Order: sequence, then structure tokens, then C-alpha cells
Amino acid sequence: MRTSPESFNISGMLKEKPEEKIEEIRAAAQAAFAKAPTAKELYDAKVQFLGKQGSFSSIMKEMGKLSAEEKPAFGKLVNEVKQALEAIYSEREEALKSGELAAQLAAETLDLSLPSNVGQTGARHPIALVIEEISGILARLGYSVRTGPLIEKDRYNFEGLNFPPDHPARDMQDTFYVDKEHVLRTHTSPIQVRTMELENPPLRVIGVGPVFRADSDISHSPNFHQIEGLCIDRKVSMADLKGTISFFVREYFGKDLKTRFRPSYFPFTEPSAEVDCSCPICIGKGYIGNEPCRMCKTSGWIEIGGSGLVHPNVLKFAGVSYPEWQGFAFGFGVERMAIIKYGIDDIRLFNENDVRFLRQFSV
Ligand code: 2U9
Repeated sequence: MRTSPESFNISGMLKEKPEEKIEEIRAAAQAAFAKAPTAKELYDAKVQFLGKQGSFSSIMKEMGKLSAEEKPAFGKLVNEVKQALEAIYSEREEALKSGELAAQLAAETLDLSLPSNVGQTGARHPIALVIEEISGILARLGYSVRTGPLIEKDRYNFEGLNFPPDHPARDMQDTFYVDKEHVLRTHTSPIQVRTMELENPPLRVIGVGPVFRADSDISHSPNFHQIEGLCIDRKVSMADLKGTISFFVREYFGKDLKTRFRPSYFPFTEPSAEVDCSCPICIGKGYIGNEPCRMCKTSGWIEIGGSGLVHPNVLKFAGVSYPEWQGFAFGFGVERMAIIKYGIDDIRLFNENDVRFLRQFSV
């Protein structure tokens, strides 16, 4: 309960007993300070008694009515009482504030058993990791990475790579056409044609990135990634090609693995060969204990890509002088390289971006 200044009728009091009136104010202020339940209400009481418009200020205004002899003693008394009240106020303020802080701390007690609020961290995508690893191995043989447009001209995607006008790969059913002249690139080889047009031999280049085919089933996605190597030099043979790919297989899949080449056909290479390596899952044995290997289906071999000597028509189209300059090339599907190395059994996982899947490949 607050005591308002009006409850002290100070008019005319100086004539009667000024000291008593001051004592009355002191007692009322002290009681109000002691009763104030919060620091805010304590402060309000202070303003009420000690503020500019408060009880003491009113008394001071009356001082003019005192005689010259009375004034000093009265002034001294007022100052003493004010100082005493200030001290009581400070003490009480301190007590209330520390009480309020203690109550706040008690109410805000932390529950240390709650789960932490640390955000989930992401992980590099296995496709990015495989591209980095393959490029890193080939970089040690002098190869460096080139990229190119995803929407490609027919002349770079097909014509420059020696695809005849009626080749089945040009079929609307196999290729996404943007318009009569442009397709979504079906392989990364156009990057190599563009590089040969722009740069002078000798060359050792890696073309890498997404490619698109109108093909979708349980093991084929309409978009996947390729990585391929092209070497242009003065004298290039199948022996250089086999040495390069065998080195790559041992570095990427493991030192004990063998590489084999099977004759094949591609429009852009002649001769051409498909590349197999011993199955990295069963280490070429075909079985894991008594269990048939699910990756190579017991053959002990697994197909990893294609290769060949660059067709003279491809070199000539890109302005490379043949036979002064010759080349070999090889290509791999990146998803396939990841599937084989890590034993992944579902290509759809690559596009789901589930961190529980992705995290398994981060080191
Ligand atoms: C130029 C000349 C020749 C690159 C080659 C292959 C064979 C091949 C496939 C592997 C799996 C693509 O992702 S996949 O389907 N690649 O079979 N690639 S030779 O030959 C080139 C490239 C560029 C100028």
C-alpha cells in the first residue's frame, strides 16, 4: 500500500513541529520502501518521497518561512533524513533486484537432457566425389578438365563424331531434341570436338558432366554423367590406350584388379574396344564365400566403359591434321563407376539426395 504525499498535510506544519513532520515523512517513506514488492514499485515510492515533486521538495519550499537562525538546523535535518532514506532505498533496491534475478534464473532453468539444436550438416554427393577422384588420377597422367554446353548443336553431338545421318542414336526415341538443330547432348564427346577445334595438339583432356538420353527403366536414367579422356599426340597406339586404362583401373578400383579389352564398334573410334575390369566386389572370384556375387553375376568381370583410337574423320572434322596427329579416347558412365565401386544397387538413390545415403561416401 502506498502512502500518498497528500496524506501529510504540510501546510502550516513548520510553525508547529517541523522536526516531527520530517520524522513522519521518514517513517512513511521507510514503511513504503519496506513494503514495495518489486523494484519498479520501490522506485515509484522513491519518486513519491524524494523526487522533484515529492514530499521533501514541498518541505524545502516552506523553508523561506523560517527565521535565519532556524534555517541551518532545519536544512541539516532535512539532508540527514534524505541521505538516510537514500541509503535505505539502495539497500532495499539491491535486495529486490537480486531476489528478482534469482526468481528469473529459477524459472529459466535449462533442461540439459533435451536434444541439442545443432543443425544437420550436408555431405558431398557421390557423383561429385567420383568425378573428382577420376579426374585426380588422370591429372597425374597430364590430363585436365574441360566442360561444354548441355544443349548442343547436332554438328558437335553427332556430325563431328562421324555419326551417319541415319544412325539410330539420332532417332527421336533415343535423343531429346530441342529444335531441328539442337539436342540435349547424349554424351560428353562434343566437349572434346570443341576442344580440338580451339586448342592445338598435343592434348590430354577430360570431358565431364551430365548427359541426356530418352531412355528410362530400372537401370537407366534419362540423365546421367559421363567422364571421358582424349589424348592427341604424334604417334598413338592401342598399347598407349591399354596402358592408360589399366593404370586408371588399378588406381581407382584397386591394385590387384585386371583389365581386359573386347573388340566393339563406335562411330567415333576405329578400332574400338569395350573395357572390363575384374569385379571389385568379389575381386574377380565370382563368389563371396559360397554366395554368388550379385555385381558380376559370377563372371568375375564387369563392364566399365568403352575406348578406341579416334576415327580419322573425327580428327579431320575438328581441324586436327591426320596422320601427323593421332588420338585415343575412352569413356565411363560416372553413376556406373560409383555403383561398381561402392556396391550401390539402386540408381534412383543418386537423385534422392537423402543425407543418410550421401553421408556414407564422405570421408
Ligand atoms: C572424341 C573421340 C572419341 C570416347 C569413347 C566410349 C568409347 C564409350 C561409353 C561408356 C559408358 C559412354 O557412359 S557410357 O554409356 N563410352 O563407350 N567413349 S570411346 O571416344 C571419343 C570421344 C571424343 C573426339
